[in-house]
Amino acid sequence: MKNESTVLQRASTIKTEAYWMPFTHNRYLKKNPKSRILARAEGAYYTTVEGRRLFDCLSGLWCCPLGHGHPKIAEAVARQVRELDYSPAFQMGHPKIFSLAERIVELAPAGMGQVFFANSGSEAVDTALKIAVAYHRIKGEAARTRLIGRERGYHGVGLGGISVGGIAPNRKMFAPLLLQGVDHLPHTYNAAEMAFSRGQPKWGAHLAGELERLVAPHDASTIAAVIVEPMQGSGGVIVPPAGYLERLRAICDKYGILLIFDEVITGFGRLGEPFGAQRFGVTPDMITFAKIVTNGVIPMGGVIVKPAIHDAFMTGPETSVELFHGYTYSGHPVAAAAAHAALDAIREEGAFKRARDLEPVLEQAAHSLKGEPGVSDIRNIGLAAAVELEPIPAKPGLRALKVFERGLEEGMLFRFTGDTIAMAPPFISTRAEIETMIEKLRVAIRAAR
Ligand code: PXG
Repeated sequence: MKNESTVLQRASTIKTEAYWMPFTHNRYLKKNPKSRILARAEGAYYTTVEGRRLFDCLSGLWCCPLGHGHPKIAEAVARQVRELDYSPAFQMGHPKIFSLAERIVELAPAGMGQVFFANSGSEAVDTALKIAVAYHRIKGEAARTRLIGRERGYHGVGLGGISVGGIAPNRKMFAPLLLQGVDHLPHTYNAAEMAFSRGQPKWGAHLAGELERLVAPHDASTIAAVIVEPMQGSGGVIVPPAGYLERLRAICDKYGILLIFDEVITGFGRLGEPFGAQRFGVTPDMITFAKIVTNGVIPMGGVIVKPAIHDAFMTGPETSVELFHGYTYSGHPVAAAAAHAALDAIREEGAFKRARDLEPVLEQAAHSLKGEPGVSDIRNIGLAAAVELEPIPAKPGLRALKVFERGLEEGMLFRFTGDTIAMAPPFISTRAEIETMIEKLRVAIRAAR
């Protein structure tokens, strides 16, 4: 194919110097970049510039579960660019963003009312934190400024997000920029109590009680919000212990603290329900989302809030701006069109049910890796799983890197961080593809010693 050879030819001349890659070992990758450069994607597969096909084991970065090159999303985006390519976000609107907000509220757990749009998970998180603090101030509780996150939490890379986040390398270089007045709940992972759990571990609900201990020395009247991922994704698929989120909710209610669920990964079906909130039966006061809302095709993020939060801002003169916050691209029409098409596809293709139906397939297959060399834990929920590997002595991260590289040779694009391999296959995967993914992981794990 002419097309194919042009792509491959271009690959041989790619100059890598100028692009500083995010969250990447730039020097190592650039020594041998070709196996890492993707030329095209279709359905559940990428093709590298070398022509190698790779199964998309993490749905992009958790964002493309409906498959790549979805014809209806592609068509909607193309049409929107011609019809209305941009609309000023401030003081103006366009039809698709109003209807999208309505659709998102309908999908959200009962009791949510409005959506504020951003362009990424990081922006969504910083937006939610700002809304929380401003809300209390408007309500006459200006002392409620403290924020509580959780160890191992990932809330993006904005200054608010890394402050409430709990992943040390993402924070330590930037210490002077971190917000003041932030505490962290303990994470809920305990290998001795829960290694090789399927779904929610039974141990650990009591850890939510630590919130009381964080509140006590400061007094509840100083705490604005608690933010947690219902399932910690980047932290390594850490599944909430049964009863844990319920207890967090109860403590927040007791003290008038807002509960924010960061659903950037869990939103729009990863756990087989529209949101983690529904999967776990716990309704927060705000939900942040991004990623799957557009199937990753166009950046979009946002915050869903309860009407009581929104309404608190709707005071003062009608001609004044109520919230001094927003982005040039908040509610971008092309993103809105992509989101509508993605939500249509989710409905038409029964995507949430597919994720639910595939959950036991992934669970069964993933846990069959127990006993393979160096496998210290396997965790799963919804269409997400993680395999934790024992680090090679004195070389943390090397074992997972070897698994990743062998995975590429085996036609699998795995995601590794530290010594954890995370998987979140597309909802459109077949049972056989998920089983093959795990068998290839077995091969890679056996080879990575
Ligand atoms: N909150 C959560 C819970 C996330 O998982 C963000 C916020 C930030 O989103 P943006 O769009 O600003 O990146 C995220 C992002 C991984 C991985 O491999 C996870 C994310 C991003 C990239 C890789 O686990 N999550």
